[in-house]
Amino acid sequence: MKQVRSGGGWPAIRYTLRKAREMGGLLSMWKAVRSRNACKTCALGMGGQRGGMVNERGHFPEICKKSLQAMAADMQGAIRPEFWSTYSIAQLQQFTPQQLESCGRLATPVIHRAGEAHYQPISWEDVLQRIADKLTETQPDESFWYFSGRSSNEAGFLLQLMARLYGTNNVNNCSYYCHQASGVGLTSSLGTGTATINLADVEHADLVFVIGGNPASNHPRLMTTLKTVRRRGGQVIVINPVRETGLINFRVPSDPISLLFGTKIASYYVQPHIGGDLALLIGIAKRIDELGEQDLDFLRKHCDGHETWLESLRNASWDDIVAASGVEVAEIHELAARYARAKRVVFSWTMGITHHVHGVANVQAITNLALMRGMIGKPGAGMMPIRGHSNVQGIGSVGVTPRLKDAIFDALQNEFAVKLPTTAGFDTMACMEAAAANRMRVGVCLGGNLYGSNPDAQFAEQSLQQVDLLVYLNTTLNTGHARGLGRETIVLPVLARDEEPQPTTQESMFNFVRLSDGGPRRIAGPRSEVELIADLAHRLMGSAGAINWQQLAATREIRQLISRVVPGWQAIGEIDQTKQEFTIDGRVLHEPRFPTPTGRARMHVHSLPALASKANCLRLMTVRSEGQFNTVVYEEEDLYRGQDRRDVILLHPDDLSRLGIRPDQRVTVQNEVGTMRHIIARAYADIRAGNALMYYPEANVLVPRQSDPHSRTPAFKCVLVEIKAEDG
Ligand SMILES: Nc1nc2c(c(=O)[nH]1)N[C@H]1C(S)=C(S)[C@@H](COP(=O)(O)OP(=O)(O)OC[C@H]3O[C@@H](n4cnc5c(=O)[nH]c(N)nc54)[C@H](O)[C@@H]3O)O[C@H]1N2
Ligand SMILES: Nc1nc2c(c(=O)[nH]1)N[C@H]1C(S)=C(S)[C@@H](COP(=O)(O)OP(=O)(O)OC[C@H]3O[C@@H](n4cnc5c(=O)[nH]c(N)nc54)[C@H](O)[C@@H]3O)O[C@H]1N2
Ligand SMILES: [Mo]
Repeated sequence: MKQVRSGGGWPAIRYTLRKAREMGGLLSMWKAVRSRNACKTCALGMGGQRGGMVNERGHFPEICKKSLQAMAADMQGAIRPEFWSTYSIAQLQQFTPQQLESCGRLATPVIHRAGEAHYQPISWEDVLQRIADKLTETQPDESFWYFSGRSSNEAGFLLQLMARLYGTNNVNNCSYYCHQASGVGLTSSLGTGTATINLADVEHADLVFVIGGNPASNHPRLMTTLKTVRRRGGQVIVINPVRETGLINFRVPSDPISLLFGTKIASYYVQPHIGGDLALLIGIAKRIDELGEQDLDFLRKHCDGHETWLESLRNASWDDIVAASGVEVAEIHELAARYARAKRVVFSWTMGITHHVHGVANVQAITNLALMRGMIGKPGAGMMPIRGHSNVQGIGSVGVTPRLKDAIFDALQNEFAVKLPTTAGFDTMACMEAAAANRMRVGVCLGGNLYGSNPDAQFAEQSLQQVDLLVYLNTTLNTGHARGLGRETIVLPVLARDEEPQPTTQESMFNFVRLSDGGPRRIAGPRSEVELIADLAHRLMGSAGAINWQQLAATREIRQLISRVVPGWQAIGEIDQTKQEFTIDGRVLHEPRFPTPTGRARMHVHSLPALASKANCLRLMTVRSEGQFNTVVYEEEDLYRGQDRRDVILLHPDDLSRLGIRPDQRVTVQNEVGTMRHIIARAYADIRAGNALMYYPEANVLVPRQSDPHSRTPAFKCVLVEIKAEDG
């Protein structure tokens, strides 16, 4: 398949028209995407009260292929009752993620017991009572509660509250497989774990770093912003082992000039080795110091630990930096020179930074580099972790973490005159490991695909099998429903955000809280997440306890509660009357006063990690294609990388010849975790030699459970594999 030469453009527009047909014509698509609901896909945030396709600065139209895919999936018809007796678990296991997704919307609760061939429909009454009974006989700490990032703040808040009053802190979200390293790294440096800027700041920057991410494919609307930066004469520097087509040239569909001629995105593109970023960032900082371009005044006034840090830069040798990053000194000098010339710099990053055993160190190193030139704490400059799911940041803010922030913990105890559990709750991987050790009796998953998103797929399957009862709240079928089975598995169908009977809220990666109106249900059967959780909590804990759960079935009541207990969220208490969407207090830093105990930022010293290596192995990254959203694969092809199928491994032509493999030859890819046979080795000149690329989630068979000790994020982007040619 031919690789396109720019991202976006006409293929995106043609795709829109095709999807429109699936959604029952342009008019019904238009109505769906223009409804007053926050966009469902990435955390860039669109929609809300200003109507769909509008961004935080009021810019319209803002739409991408991903939002259409998500919308089209939700607009499918219901899975018919006979589906469950027609298709056995064994058959469902043979379905591709795309086939599972296109079976239709989940419409009735179903139950499966180990050993049985089929899921069976079950009534809401029976199923909820069954879950409540099982929870009652279970030790709370033998249960875990996993949340994906698409549910509302209200649903997230309510379910974590229920889990804690039930008695456990084993509450976590998909962030532990995603941006946790950003939250931990930023908090350790700045005292706040989210972006320090708003959307306007990015547009006013004169330099934006895009590190370890592929926003052309995964956050397409960020490209409009990067286009604006370039048009104003600003620069974009990309740091990525892969030359990603859409980061070189992108045709913004809503901009006629860009659509026709394309917009050059990267002003400078550097390709380190996988895992080479920390050394590279240290190298850039070392050069800035050599040039005397650091802002010493800022460092003295606002940063603790800067002297030791500068000392460590001076002690680092250029040879080590080059060896550990894979980037030549001349290139590092060029990067530093460009940084030194810029006045307002935004640093953005994604999974190429967090999915490493030194993910937190990576994030701290980016922060050090920014602080060094006073680039945090003023307009037009700062930190921008580009988040994944559309409300992953929100559910984290409102308490879906093992440990509640002290302020939330105290406020909740006061509010309800209760004692909350104080045990150390488990993160996601710890829950999976406890399950593997047969120490988890019940698991409840609000959205997502815990099985599919896990490293070491075989381990994930086996560990979930040890759980007595797994409960999944989902909108559509995914591989977790086929392979992530407990002794008993229950799937509960829920309504999507734009079908909620009551308003809900979501938080964007710019700390902006949006109000979604909800809307009419599309199919009979699914229940609202919030109402379902309130019902279950009431069955489990009754009305005798401190909380009137039935009252909390009203999302407005939950917002009142959030406004009283979550710091910075007071404004959510009035949002029902005012419809005023808002930026959370204390997050955007336009002054160099940091929310740390001292009010100063903290700089962290790192040693240079050697590049991961092992005899006869390549470093493998596992990434998304343009045609998927996480574990949901919509299309087999990857337009931007010119691939017509997913069972491929992309290798630099030099590596192919070194390994004696012909392009398109079948190979076995293996390591101590797993083996994938009959994979097609493709020549791919855009990847830095020595590194390889495969698609997630399939490649999770090969990903070890090794994770960053500080954030517990697995190293999905750095897997050592051996590649062997198969005969023929
Ligand atoms: N279309 C689409 N959009 C999505 C998603 C989706 O699946 N599909 N998922 C959403 C979610 S939850 C998330 S978290 C985001 C993910 O957004 P991204 O982080 O952009 O997604 P990945 O495909 O994981 O790609 C990571 C990028 O990191 C690069 N990379 C790999 N290893 C390294 C490294 O060691 N160093 C550097 N510098 N770069 C490296 C890869 O070449 C690739 O370009 O997207 C969100 N948006
Ligand atoms: N090898 C490898 N593994 C990875 C990654 C990688 O890059 N490489 N990336 C990691 C990352 S960044 C992430 S975020 C995780 C993703 O992990 P998850 O968030 O757990 O997985 P998703 O695939 O996004 O979940 C998709 C499911 O969400 C359900 N859903 C959609 N909308 C709603 C809704 O409104 N409510 C409810 N209740 N359910 C809904 C649908 O049923 C759908 O099947 O995977 C991680 N795993
Ligand atoms: Mo993510």
